[in-house]
Amino acid sequence: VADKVDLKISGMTCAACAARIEKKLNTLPGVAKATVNLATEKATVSYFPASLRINDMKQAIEKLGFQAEKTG
Ligand code: 9UX
Repeated sequence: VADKVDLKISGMTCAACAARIEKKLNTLPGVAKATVNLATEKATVSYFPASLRINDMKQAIEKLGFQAEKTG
């Protein structure tokens, strides 16, 4: 069963930043679909909790040089 989480992302300064994060999230095993909105600084991720933890998403984002916090 897929779950859904919103992450607040800090440090994005241009549209390519959002695209980079979105691309990375969508490569993670267990992610069904990820979208990143630059204007709202929000990532919305549908994922399978059996395969992936929210912390794994945060770490992937932080590896790219951004900060991520769960918001809902
Ligand atoms: Mo834009 Mo972001 O030139 O990682 S891609 S600042």
